[in-house]
Amino acid sequence: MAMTAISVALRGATTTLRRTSPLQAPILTTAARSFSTRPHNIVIDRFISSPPPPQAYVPSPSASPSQSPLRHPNNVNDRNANYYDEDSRSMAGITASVRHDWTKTQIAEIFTLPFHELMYRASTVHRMYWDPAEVQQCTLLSIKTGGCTEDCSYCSQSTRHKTFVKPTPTMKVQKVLEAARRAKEAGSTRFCMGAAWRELGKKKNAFNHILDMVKGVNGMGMEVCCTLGMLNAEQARQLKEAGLTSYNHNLDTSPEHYPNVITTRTYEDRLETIANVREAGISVCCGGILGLGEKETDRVGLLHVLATLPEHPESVPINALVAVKGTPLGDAAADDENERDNIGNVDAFDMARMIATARIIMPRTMVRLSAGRLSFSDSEQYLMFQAGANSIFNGDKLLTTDNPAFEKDTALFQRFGFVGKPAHAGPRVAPSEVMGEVEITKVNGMEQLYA
Ligand code: SAM
Ligand code: DTB
Ligand code: SF4
Repeated sequence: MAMTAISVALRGATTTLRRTSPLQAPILTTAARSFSTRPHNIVIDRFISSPPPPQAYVPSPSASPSQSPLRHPNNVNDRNANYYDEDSRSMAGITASVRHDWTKTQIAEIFTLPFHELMYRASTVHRMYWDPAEVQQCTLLSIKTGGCTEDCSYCSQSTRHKTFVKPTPTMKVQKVLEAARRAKEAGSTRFCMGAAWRELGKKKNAFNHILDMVKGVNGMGMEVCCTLGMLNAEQARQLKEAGLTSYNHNLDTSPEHYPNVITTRTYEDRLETIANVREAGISVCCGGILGLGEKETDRVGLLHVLATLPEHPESVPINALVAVKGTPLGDAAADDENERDNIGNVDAFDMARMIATARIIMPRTMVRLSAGRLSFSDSEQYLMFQAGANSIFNGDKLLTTDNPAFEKDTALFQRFGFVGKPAHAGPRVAPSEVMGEVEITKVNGMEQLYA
């Protein structure tokens, strides 16, 4: 029943079958003609889509009219069950599919396309899977700031760097929930709590409080995300049970460049936490940072790791380095001589190229334009949305560093005609299916069709 495209030739002409709902039989609505809808008159010769999702997201009456009426859930386990027979989607000469067998060469070929061609492909793929006017607003809160023992050379919160950050104890549950409530009132549909820890480890008390925070934010109907460092399988299971939607754990860069940035844990450690998160049924949020002194091959290398995971992360944040004084990378970025080394030297085209490639190779993923927006003008950010980014962090603070003022983003949304994404709404059902329109290529017994 859930055909998106049925092709039928109608004496050389084409017509459209329109369904009021994917669960109802097709109704012919071509104006001023009365067609018989007897099934034997129409030969359906091509099915190219999946059945209607059993748990399709239906927006609330207050939701924007631009939101697609049918959405896949954004949880990978629920959502992939809806796609079992969908091979690919096509639009305007571009075909996209969800693949896990990308080679680095194939990704590099996309990454190095002429910029205008890359942008055309990415925006087209974006429109096949997402409403391009919909950009999710997320809010970050640092629930435990500073004093971290890791040596991530970009981070303001490491004890190894002398920065402006003063270590502070873990926030109280009530304070965190108040912040989440304010974020929701301001239009956020995802709340992400960060802690400056290497790992959750044996912090039993703090963990119990975090479980309460997760329950509380989940109860507000928002997506809840945490980023607390490394997790074991049992901790991931408990977070899932408390209602965690997603866990953020970035790989930051390619496996080859990683040891130049962080030495106190390995790439494999990160992958293990990601596997624990996935195993627990929590959505994965995993991305990277541009401006760590990486080469373009490292950017392709990071995308290759992400796109060849057994399941693509539901969320890929792309950050531009926020150069923090006192951190090795922040200080290097301030040093003119390092400009040629790509340290902090990230322009809007670099960001757009990274985002566009992520969009094309992981079409069902939310690609998040994350840290570093203060370095980019409105028009530069527009380039990044055109490339397929569909989320930002709002509020004037990220974890410890500054972010554009809330009012500035409100004006940005108005200017671009953006609306917020509702919580838990995943990629849209194939656009032709949403429209209820199918193309017909073959009709039998034409003479019986006209009244
Ligand atoms: N401690 C946890 C961890 O590292 O997984 C969670 C918090 S950590 C601050 C979250 C992520 O923020 C990092 O993985 C990194 O990708 C990003 N990040 C941190 N400092 C940054 C900076 N100065 N510029 C851009 N991104 C940054
Ligand atoms: C991510 O990739 N970016 C966010 C979120 N995940 C946790 C964090 C950005 C942090 C920027 C530096 C700071 O504010 O300390
Ligand atoms: Fe610690 Fe996370 Fe900062 Fe690394 S990025 S120093 S693990 S808070």
